[in-house]
Amino acid sequence: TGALRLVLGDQLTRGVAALQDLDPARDVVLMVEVAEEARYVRHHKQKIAFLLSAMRHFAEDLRTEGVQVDYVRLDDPANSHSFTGEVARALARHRPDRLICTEPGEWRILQMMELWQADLPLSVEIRADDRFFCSRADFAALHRAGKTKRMEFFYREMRRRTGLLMTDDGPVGGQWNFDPENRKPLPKGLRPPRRDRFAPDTLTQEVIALVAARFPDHFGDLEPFGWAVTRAGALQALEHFLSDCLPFFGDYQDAMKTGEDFLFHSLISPYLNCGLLTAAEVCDRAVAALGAAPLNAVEGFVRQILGWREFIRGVYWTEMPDYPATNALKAGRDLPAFYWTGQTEMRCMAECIGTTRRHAYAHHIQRLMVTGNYALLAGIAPAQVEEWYLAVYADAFEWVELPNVHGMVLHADGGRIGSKPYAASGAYIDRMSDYCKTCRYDPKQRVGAKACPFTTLYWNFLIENAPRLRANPRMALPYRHVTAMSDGERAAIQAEAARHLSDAAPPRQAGFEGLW
Ligand code: FAD
Ligand code: DLZ
Ligand code: SF4
Repeated sequence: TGALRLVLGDQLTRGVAALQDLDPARDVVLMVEVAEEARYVRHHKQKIAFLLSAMRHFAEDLRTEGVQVDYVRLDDPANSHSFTGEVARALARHRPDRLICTEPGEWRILQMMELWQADLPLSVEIRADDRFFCSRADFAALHRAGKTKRMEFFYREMRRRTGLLMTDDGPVGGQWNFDPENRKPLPKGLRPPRRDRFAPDTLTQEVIALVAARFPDHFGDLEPFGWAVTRAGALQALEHFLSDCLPFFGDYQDAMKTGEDFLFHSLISPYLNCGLLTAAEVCDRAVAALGAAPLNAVEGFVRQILGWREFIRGVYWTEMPDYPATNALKAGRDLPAFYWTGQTEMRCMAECIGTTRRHAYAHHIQRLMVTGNYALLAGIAPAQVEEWYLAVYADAFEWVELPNVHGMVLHADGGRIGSKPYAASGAYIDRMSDYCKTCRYDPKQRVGAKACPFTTLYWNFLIENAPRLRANPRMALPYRHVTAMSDGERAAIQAEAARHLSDAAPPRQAGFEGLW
C-alpha cells in the first residue's frame, strides 16, 4: 500500500488536509469507531449517534468515489477501542509506506499523534488543518504581535484579511459591529419558522440501535433524532437557515422563549465542527444573502464564525496545556445533580437543560446566560462544568468547548477571553425570556421564600469574590450596590445563597447514573 490516511470523526471534509493528494489506486483511508472516544467523557447518546452515522455516510461517499476505505466498526470483535490500538492494527493489515493525519481538535489527541511519530516504524505526517480562516501558526504570530487580546480586534483583522463584508474604504455599512442592535427580546406574535429535521435513514437507524445497546447509561434522549448526517443534508440545513432564519438572526440572537428550542439560530455547529460544512462556505453564503437579510443579521452571523469561532480556537492552542488548570475565582463546589436530571424548580434551568437533553443542543444565550451563568454564580468547580458541556452538546469538541466554558463563562482564566465575568441576576433572564412568568421564584427577590436563585447567587457572587473582582473597573457599578448594602443585608444574602445551595442544588450521588 502507499499511504494510510487517517480521518477522525471531526474531519469529515472531502478536502481535509490528510486527503489532499490522495491516490485512490494505492492509498487507503482509515476510519475507526472506538469506545475510548465515546467514553473519555460520557457523551450524549445523540452526539455519539450523530458522529458515528456521519462517519459511516462519509465513508460510503468515499467508496462511491472509488477510494479504498478501511472502516472499523464499534462492534468489530477485534476492535481495540483506541485510536493508537487501531492505527497499530491497520499498519499490520496494510503495511503502508507512511501514515498521514490532519492535526486533531484536541490537545489529548495531538499528544497521541506525537507519540506515533516517536514510536511507530514509519513516517507519520501531521498536517495543519486548513479548514480554519486562521491557522494555528497565523494565530500564534498575531498573538506575539499583541493582536489577540480581545476578540473584536482579532475579528477586524480577519475581516481585513479575508475581505468578508469589506469595501475599499472599510467595513460594509461603515461599522464593524452591529451588536447593540442585536439584543431584542422576542416580540409577541412573532413565530419562529418550523425547522428542517432529518428523518433517520437505514444506516442512521442501525447506529441508533448500536448506541442504545452500548451506551444506555449516557445522558440524553436518543430519539427523536433529527440531525443531518451527510454533506447534502448539512447543505440543505444551511440553505434553510439562510432563507428562513437569517433575516431575524441579528435582532433576536439573545432572545429565549419557553418551548422554542431553536428560535432563529442556524443549528449548524455540529456540521461545521465535524466537517460536513466549512467555515469559508458558510460565511460566503451568508454574505451572498445580504439584501434578503439585513446587515446587522449578516454581520452578526459572520462575526460568530469568522470572529468568535476562530478566536476561541486560537486561544485554545496558544493556552494549552496549562489552560484548564487555572481557577482565577477559586470555584470549588460540586456540579448540582439537576444539570443531569433537569429536575429543578428554576424554570429557566429546566428549559435549557430540557432542550439539551432532547436535542444535544441549546442556543448560545442559553448556554452562556442560563446554565453557564448559574455555574459561575454558584462557584462550581471549572473541571466539572467543562465535563458537562463537553459531554452534552453535539457540537462539543475540546478546542471550542473549553475556552467558551473555562474563559467566557467561568472567568477561570482570569480574563483571557473576556475582561469581566458575564455574571447576571434574574433580571437579565426576565428581560430576555418569558421563563420567569411561569417560575415559582421572583427574579426581583434576593432573599425570602420566593427569592430567585440567580438573583441571590448574583449578589452572593459579588460578595464572595470582592477581593478578586472589586478592583476591576468594569465591575465598579455592581460593587457600588454591594458597598451601599448594610452588613445585615449582605449576611442575609449569604445565608439565602447557602440555603439554596444545600437544599435545592445537591450534587450528584453515587449510583445516580440510572436516573436518566
Ligand atoms: P448560531 O447562533 O447560529 O451561530 C452560528 C455559528 O457561530 C455557530 O454554529 C458556531 O459555529 C459559531 N459560534 C457562535 N458563537 C461561538 C462561540 N462562542 N465559539 C465558537 N463558535 C461560535 N460552540 C461549539 O461549536 N461547540 C461547543 O462545544 C460550544 N460550547 C459552548 C459552551 C458555552 C458555555 C458557550 C457560552 C458557548 C459554546 N459554544 C460552543 C458556542 C455557541 O453557543 C454554539 O456554537 C452555538 O450555540 C451553536 O448553535 P448554532 O449553530 O445554532 O449557532
Ligand atoms: C466524539 C467522537 C466519538 C464519540 N467517537 C469517535 C469515533 O468513534 N471515532 C472517531 O474518529 N472520532 C470520534 N469522536 C470524535 C473524536 O473524539 C475527535 O476527533 C477528537 O476528539 C479530536 O477532536
Ligand atoms: Fe430563572 Fe429566576 Fe426567572 Fe425562575 S425567576 S426563571 S429561576 S431567572
